[in-house]
Amino acid sequence: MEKNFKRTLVTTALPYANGPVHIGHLAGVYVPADIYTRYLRLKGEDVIMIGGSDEHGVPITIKAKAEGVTPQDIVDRYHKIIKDSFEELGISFDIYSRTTTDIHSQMASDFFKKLYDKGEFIEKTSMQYYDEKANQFLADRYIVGTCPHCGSDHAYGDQCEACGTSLNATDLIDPHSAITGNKPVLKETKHWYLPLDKWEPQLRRWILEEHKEWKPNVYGQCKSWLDMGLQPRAVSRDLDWGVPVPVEGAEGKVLYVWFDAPIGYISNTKELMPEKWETYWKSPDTRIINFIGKDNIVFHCIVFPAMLMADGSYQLPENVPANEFLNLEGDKISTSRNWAVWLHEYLRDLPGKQDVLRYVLTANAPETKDNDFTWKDFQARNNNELVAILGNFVNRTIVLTHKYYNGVVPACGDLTDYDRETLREFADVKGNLENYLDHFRFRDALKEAMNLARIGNKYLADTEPWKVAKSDMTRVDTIMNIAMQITANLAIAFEPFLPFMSKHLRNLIGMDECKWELLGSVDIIAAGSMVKPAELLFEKIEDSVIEAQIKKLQDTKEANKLKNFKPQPVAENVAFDDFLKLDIRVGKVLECQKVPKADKLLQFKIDDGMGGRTIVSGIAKYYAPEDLVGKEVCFIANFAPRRLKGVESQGMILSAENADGSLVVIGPQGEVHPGCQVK
Ligand code: B3M
Ligand code: ZN
Repeated sequence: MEKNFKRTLVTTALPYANGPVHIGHLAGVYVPADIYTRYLRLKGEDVIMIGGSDEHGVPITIKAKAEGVTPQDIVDRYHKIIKDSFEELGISFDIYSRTTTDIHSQMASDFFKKLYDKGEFIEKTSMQYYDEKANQFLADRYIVGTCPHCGSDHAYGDQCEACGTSLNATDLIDPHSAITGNKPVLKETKHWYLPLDKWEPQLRRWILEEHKEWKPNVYGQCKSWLDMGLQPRAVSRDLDWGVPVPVEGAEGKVLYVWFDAPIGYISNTKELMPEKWETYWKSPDTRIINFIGKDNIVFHCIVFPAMLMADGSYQLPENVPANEFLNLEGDKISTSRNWAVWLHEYLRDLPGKQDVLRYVLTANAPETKDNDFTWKDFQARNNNELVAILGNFVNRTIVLTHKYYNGVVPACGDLTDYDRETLREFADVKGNLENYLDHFRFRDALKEAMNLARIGNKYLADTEPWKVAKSDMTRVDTIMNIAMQITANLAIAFEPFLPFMSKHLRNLIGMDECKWELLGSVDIIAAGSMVKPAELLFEKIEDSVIEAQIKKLQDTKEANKLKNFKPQPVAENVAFDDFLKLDIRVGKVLECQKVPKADKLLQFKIDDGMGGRTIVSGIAKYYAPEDLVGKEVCFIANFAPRRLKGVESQGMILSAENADGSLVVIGPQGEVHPGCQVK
């Protein structure tokens, strides 16, 4: 049953202010939320979009400690970077605030207090690790030890990053505090728990029965959580960064970050509209939509709704259209490995290309499954779609209007059957777009908008006004009028997706009004109005730009390899006599060439002081043939000869394997006569 909503509240997951945002965040949350909000605004609906930084939680305190600054310094730094970069990308928040404001602390504190007074929490004591030197309880991330599964000695109290297993702090072998290095002791501590099990029947009904229309990935995840059975969940922590737990005897305890963060949606709404915020949160005719990534589903569909149910005065979200993950060049995006395209860097490296990123992330959005971002695809979509289809059609239309009419839009005359057919096709676009946008199918919606540009291109190609102009200018009037109306329609259809292009285009064709209801009409631009000279809406992206970005990622990969370097364990002891069995000599490289049909092999002619020999070595990836000619190398002289790709190799050149896996040839430090032994 379609409900009748009077207003829409769009929330977007609050990014942690311990780093900048990357394309994964954008594709998963902010670009789709912005498209949706802009669409409703164009329709003239009452809609607000809420965002903000999530500034609490343990990772922020760890980062602060590592840098020797305060957590507030960290969040001030990243909040600014995040907020500015969102704004530059055209993410049109009505408010982008943060969770360290007084309004937020008050709201989160009051929220807790109300539930506490209503008796909605369970108080429980448990044993947790305590650092007696630092005088504090240790959050899971502050406890490091040996993983009981893989033996890595750098596992955290909640997870081993080496093998991915999730852990309890008490599972760790030889745990120690990340703050002081001390061995922590177990100590009793009291916390407040929200009994999710109490709300399970209501959650089941609300999601599994009343919201069967949710995206399958979201519905499925909720169902499996509910089927496993819900447990009480702690909503406080022993930490000195966060909103203090507002009850007596709770000194040194703060609200768990996942308790206060979603309340940030509410407090940010209150900051935006001190008088009206409650209408947006508590009135049943408000449609609340939470845009999030898939790792946040349980918090938004189970935990936060249970909090709202426990309060009793709030509306639950109408939909939670969570996306899957976006990968980058085939690998999972990772902040710690710096494997990401960071928004603020993108904006700096590719200035003025906000819409290109918005386009690519939408065309490739991980709506139903994980997807991959590649720079080659980015380039192809820009050059073959934005430039060749959309930009090309608009450009041709404006150029021809100037060529034949000095920029004055001609009047539409009699329509041919073909004109009518084109207009019919184009009349469907509005309905299709709405259907997709209303159901959070932004990829399909974008395709539909692009289809409008294809219709325009085909219309010009088929009607050929440049040929007709030689004989029948009245016919050209009609063709160019229709082309101009299609152009105006593009400015509307693309506004939610490509707001910068839309604004530019409206300016060029003198279109003051951009309303959704005009979409599909053929008299948006009046005959006789002036159009400015053509300017390109998009420009081709050259290979060099893409190569520079790919190189940047390759450099990251290399740097990561070096960072993760661990020397091989030393091999078993051997007897000196065994060492002497190897006859290692110094030789001088006389000639070097590639071995045909073998991309790894180089063939050397070595002066070994005994008449010379040939050695084949697998180092072609690391040396050009001429690099080593004239150099002295060490080689094993008493290996039995063997054939490699048809060449007989009489020994083996010694190399060191570097941290990144590359090979470096070994030679003497001073001049040594060829044939001398290495001992
Ligand atoms: N900060 C998690 C995240 O950035 C968290 C979202 C909060 S939304 C209330 O993935
Ligand atoms: Zn492990």
